[in-house]
Amino acid sequence: MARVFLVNPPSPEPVKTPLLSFCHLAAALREGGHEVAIYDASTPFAPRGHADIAGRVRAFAPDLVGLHLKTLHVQPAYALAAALDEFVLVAGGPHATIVPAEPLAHGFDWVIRGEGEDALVELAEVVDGKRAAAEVAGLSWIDRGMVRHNPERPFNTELDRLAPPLTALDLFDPAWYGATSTLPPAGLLSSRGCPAACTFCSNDVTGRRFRYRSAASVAAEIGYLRERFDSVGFSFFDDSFAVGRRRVKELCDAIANVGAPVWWTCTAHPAHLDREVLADMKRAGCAGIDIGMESADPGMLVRIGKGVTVERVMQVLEWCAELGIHSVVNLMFGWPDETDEELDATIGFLDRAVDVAGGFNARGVVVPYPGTKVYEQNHERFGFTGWWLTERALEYPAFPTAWDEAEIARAYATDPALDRNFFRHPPHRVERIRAALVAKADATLRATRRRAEASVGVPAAGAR
Ligand code: B12
Ligand code: SF4
Repeated sequence: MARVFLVNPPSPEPVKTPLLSFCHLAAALREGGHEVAIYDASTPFAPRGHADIAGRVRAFAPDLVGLHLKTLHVQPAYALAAALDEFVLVAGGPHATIVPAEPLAHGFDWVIRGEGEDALVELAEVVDGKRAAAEVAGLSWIDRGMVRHNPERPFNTELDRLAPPLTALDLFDPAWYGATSTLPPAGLLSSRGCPAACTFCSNDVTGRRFRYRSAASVAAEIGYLRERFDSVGFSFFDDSFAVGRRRVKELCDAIANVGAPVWWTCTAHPAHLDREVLADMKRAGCAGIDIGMESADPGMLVRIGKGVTVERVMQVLEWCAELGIHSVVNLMFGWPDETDEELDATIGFLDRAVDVAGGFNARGVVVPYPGTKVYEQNHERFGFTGWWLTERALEYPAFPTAWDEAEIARAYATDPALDRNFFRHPPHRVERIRAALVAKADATLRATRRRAEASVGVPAAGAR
């Protein structure tokens, strides 16, 4: 039995609910017979000082300390790792998956690439002396002074066999979130992976291979959320919720039969949405969908591999409006080599869509995450290789916590990636993008006023 302490490092952008990945990891470790503790320093009220965190970790006397790494917040994570250098450290999460040698050069002893449930349990067995490191698929480590990457771990295709994540909620202190009793995570996963191949998407952990849970297992989890937490609203954190018509129908039937109604939001690719699928989703309580569109210029849609047309998105928005589903259209600005005309096509789309869309996403200036095509094809040309280490971390205003005017005005006011100007757009285009962000906020306000009388609340991203 190993003692494992999981830490979500401090980040400027607080997470307001228990980190779903830690629920999964902790549940798997416990099922494997290990002792687990969690500290989420990325929450609004958890103390963030290194001495404080190190003291808590020390008090648990762990055999292994795991840190979650996201690209945007990797600098504070590495600073924390330096303060925890007396412990055996393992890194995991999206950033560690993409650049596994980097944490090894920043004080970590181990890196787990990809999905972590099985790999972390196996690493705990290595620490226990029951298994050799070379046997752990997906593990990167330093072997006799050399970085060694064990073979990839295949994607988990049997998601119903995952340890139930909600069984780990007792490990999160409600006080970190300003609450007095245990909070559920804001979301759950009905699937992992996304078959699309958008050039900007940093979807390396769950990957392109689509895998899904049985409808019965998802419905049981929703039933538990309702009974245990009286929780009737939540999000699906799936990469792409609506993949597979038959799957979606079965899932929606099961959710609709959970008992008293629930309502939920999800992210979906417009190519997977038609009126019938949307009607099934609505019947099962779907209140809102984040729709990935990103650009309204046909040529740009092809260049970024989005696999959808402007007309299709308009059609989906009209179906959503008819069915009473709140649609949020994700649009991004500042693509590499984006011309004024291409940018104007997206700005023009705001006016075209505003009467049917529920709103548009906050922020949206393209950030080249490592591992994406947008990064690989442009970092040398524009001189931003390894920007997450060499430049000050981008500090975003928190996501909107509600769809009201004050929150939209606050959260949509700025995007720090614009001033970073990764793709060296000329000054006049930077100003045009600034105006586009204002236009997006304005269109979202207009859409919000139009639907102000709607009776169902829809959680905004920051409510997570
Ligand atoms: C839900 C979500 C959120 C929610 C999280 C809510 C919550 N309470 O959990 C909210 C809205 C808060 C959020 C915010 C942000 N997010 Co987010 N988010 C997601 C999303 C859609 C799902 C995350 C999830 O639960 N996945 C399912 C689990 C199974 O996967 P996982 O989290 O990666 O965890 C597994 C492995 O990574 C590994 N693992 C994870 N941690 C650790 C730690 C150790 C020690 C080990 C061994 C293994 C390990 O094991 C886990 C289980 O298999 C992902 C997309 C995705 N495909 O993951 C984006 C994603 C993680 N987010 C991303 C980003 C960029 C952000 C923001 C930075 C957005 C921004 N500001 O622009 C913020 C950061 C906020 C913060 N302070 O951390 C990127 C990260 C990219 C990158 N290279 O870092 C992703 C991948 C989206 C994308 N495709 O670009 N996010
Ligand atoms: S559809 Fe979404 S999750 Fe899938 S590759 Fe594109 S951006 Fe990533």
